Amino acid sequence: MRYLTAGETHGPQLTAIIEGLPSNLPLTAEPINFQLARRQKGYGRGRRMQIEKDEVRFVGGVRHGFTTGAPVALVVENKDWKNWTRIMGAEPLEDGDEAKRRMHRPRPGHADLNGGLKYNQKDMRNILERSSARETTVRVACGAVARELLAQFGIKVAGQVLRIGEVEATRQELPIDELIRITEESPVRVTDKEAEARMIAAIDAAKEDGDTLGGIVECIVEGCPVGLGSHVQWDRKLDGRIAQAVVSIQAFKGVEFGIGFEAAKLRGSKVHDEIRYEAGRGFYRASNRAGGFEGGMTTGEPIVVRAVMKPISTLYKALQSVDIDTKEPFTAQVERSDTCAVPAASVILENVVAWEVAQAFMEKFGGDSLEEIRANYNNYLKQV
Ligand code: EPS
Repeated sequence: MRYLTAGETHGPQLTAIIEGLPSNLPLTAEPINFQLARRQKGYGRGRRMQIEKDEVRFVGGVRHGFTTGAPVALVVENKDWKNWTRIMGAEPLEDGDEAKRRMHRPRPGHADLNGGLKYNQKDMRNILERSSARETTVRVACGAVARELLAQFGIKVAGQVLRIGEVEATRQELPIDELIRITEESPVRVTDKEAEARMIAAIDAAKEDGDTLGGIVECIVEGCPVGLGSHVQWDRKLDGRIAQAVVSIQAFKGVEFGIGFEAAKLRGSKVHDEIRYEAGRGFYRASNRAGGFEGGMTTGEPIVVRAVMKPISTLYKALQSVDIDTKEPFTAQVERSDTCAVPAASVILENVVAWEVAQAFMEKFGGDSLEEIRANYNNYLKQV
């Protein structure tokens, strides 16, 4: 199973094509729109989110509420397009007409300069429009489709924010449904009310200063069978694939599983999870410091992935840059942006991880229809 996305942040729409979904999977816009709405929320977002109301439209592969096995094509319109049609239109410019809103003072931390040099663009808008995190809209839509497949097999996904700037939330071990319920009610997607208030104050303070804030987000996937991914080849290790997918999210800089980087400080006896067996339950681990993976394969314990998002690089109080026309020092161009998108990033993380798990699930259980996958899955459960 794979997907590709296309589209610019101020273009007419974002598009994705998903290849390899089985037939007979119940699929409607509702659960996808639910994930899209979650991604739009969160304290610290800028004005753009007041313009958009992201909704998916299936334009291939879905009929009467079920997938057909054909590629699923989906689009999400940019409502802001009506303000950008002349600037972002596909038609050639009239003679003597100049492209408006040309970007020529690259923002440090963005793709602007590297992309402009690499693609030989004098207008770095051609880079920023595509590198924008707006693209995560359709990545979330693809992840939301993947979640529908996972839900058929009782696999649940949750996310939470653990840090915004200097404010750290206390991490609580909660049943996954409770984690989902509590974070959903928080404007910064935390379970720790006291940290929530301090995070909101930190975002307000950064906004006041024309600055931005990053943070740490976590995703938990519960209900995976043992053995998704494989130890036999580097590119089949599911933790490795998740790491790649996570660091590919705009502004994400690092990833860890389970106790993660803490493992460097501890002795092996405090890192590895002892193996137990119980009739009826089968094999399980006494703890889950590994975060659900050993040998690139799921252990059957929850997957626990944490990731770090850097502060957004568009600063209202801009950093020093160089004008690419004159080569003179200049402050970077200011584009509209968010002060903090960490709560939204936790939703993106959930959906990106869900996609990788669903892809590994499809590789393991194969099948062209949901019924065929279910038979393979049930057979495998008997084996393990
Ligand atoms: C973004 C800049 C802002 C954000 C955008 C990501 O867009 P605009 O320049 O239109 O205000 O709002 O995020 C989204 C549009 C979104 O859907 O998350 C950027 O430069 O990455």
